[in-house]
Amino acid sequence: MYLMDKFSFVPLIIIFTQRFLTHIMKPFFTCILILFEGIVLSNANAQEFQQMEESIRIDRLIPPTGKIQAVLDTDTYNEIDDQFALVYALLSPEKIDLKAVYAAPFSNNRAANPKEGMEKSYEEILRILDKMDISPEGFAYKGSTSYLEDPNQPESSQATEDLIKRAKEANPEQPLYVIAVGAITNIANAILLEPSIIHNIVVVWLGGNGHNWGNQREFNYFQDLNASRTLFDCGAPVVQYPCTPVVTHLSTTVPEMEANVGGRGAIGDYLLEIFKDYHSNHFGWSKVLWDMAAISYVIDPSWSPSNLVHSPIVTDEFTYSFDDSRHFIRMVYFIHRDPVFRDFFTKLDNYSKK
Ligand SMILES: [Ca+2]
Repeated sequence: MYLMDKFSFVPLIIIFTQRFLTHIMKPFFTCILILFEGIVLSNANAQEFQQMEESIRIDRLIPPTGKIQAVLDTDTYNEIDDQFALVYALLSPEKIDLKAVYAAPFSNNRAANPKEGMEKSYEEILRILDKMDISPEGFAYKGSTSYLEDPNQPESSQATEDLIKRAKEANPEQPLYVIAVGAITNIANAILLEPSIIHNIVVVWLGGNGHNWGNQREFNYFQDLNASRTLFDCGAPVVQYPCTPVVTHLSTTVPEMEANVGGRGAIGDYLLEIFKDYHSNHFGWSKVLWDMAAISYVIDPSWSPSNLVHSPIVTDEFTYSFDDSRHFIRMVYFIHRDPVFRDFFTKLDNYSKK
């Protein structure tokens, strides 16, 4: 009887052990699994971005008032607005000491892949410099041949080498303005290759849509989602020009171009030619010259009212998510198109009379 009572505990022990494993150990192992996955995933996306005091970043994001040093990163041949932006920058030496121009990758109906897009952009930069009698030597550089497929393996190029060199020569009090008007691939590559440059640069990027817009399927943004994410995560001072519904105000027409751009030297005639060639039917037609907006920011920031917002989180679904604990960026929320065009037309006219 004693033995029977003793062994009657065995089933109880088995049941207890099963329940212990089911109800106590299972959550324990689940936690271990989640922790393991977290470590693996975080390592897969691990980029060692440098820290910057928020007060320093906000100070760096105060709109410039004097002359600044800048580089321009442009997917010049993707359509016809980059050409206007490059000319506008070159015609504005009173505010912009333009140190270099980088060819950015793109792919659309004008280029089958990002490498071809970058090469065609480079050729277009040379074409414009030639029409303005400016040497490309030590000034125009080729950029990335592919989009940023793996943030752990950034691509080095002439553009990243020059940007890193110039950023290191700049300093926090006189930062290098990186004006970027294409997919942000070259800039993201440079930041990943040399994270310390965020302390000496301010990135002005025309890309993405408004933060309250329904999607972020905008050309500069969606072509290279990893690069867009790098820009908004890296902590660099960033000024964002959202395309829709902000820069969409910067539109013009063939009659306005014929009156103010045509007949203004070889470069004026070229700009009018590509503007008219962009669309076959000019009746009631207007065209946004997107990229001029980013140039106008460093010429007169009052034309582009802006405020500080938390840097958005780039999702894989081409949307933004928001976290109010994130660092600040400056976001433009409107652009006054008339003073921008008046300034450009005046400069082009004066240039053609020299
Ligand atoms: Ca562009």
